[in-house]
Amino acid sequence: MSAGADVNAQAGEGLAPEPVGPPEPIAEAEEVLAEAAEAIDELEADAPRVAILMGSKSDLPAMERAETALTERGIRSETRVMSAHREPDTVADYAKNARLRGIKVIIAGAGLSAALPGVVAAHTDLPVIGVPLTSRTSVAGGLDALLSISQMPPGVPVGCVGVDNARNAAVLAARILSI
Ligand code: RP5
Repeated sequence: MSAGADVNAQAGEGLAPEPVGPPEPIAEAEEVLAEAAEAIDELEADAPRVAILMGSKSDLPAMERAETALTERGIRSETRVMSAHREPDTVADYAKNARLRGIKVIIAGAGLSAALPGVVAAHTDLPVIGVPLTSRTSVAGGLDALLSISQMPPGVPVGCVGVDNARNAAVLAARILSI
């Protein structure tokens, strides 16, 4: 090898290309996905899979039947009271975070102008089952809530069971989960 070639070889060593990673936006997206996967892995094994929501404490006697039916089937659930009209931000936050928390199906019961199931469905793409409820001031035996829940606009579906039939909502949730 000539002296010149030797010098060139040595100079070339210093010009070896730096190892390059993925472009910055892809690297960031991968990091976010990795963090999400880690968060899901860390979910406790006994985390609830079905959420049972209702617009008022006065709905609890009717909605407890959903929890009973889920428990009978060995399906873990969590029950929360939150009103679409009285606490709209709480409802939106809950619905937006439900999937990441491991919830698979949301059951939502409400009476009167029963917006809760529809508002939840507006903030998540999880399946939402609405339970129209009767309450002290219902009209037409709960027809007000039945129409409020079932008459959703195209593209934002809410499954709707019969008036006060929270048990059927739980059975349907179990079928969606194939349990
Ligand atoms: C709805 O109004 C609730 O779901 C409940 O069925 C009804 C009456 O609520 P309270 O006045 O008893 O709190 O939002």
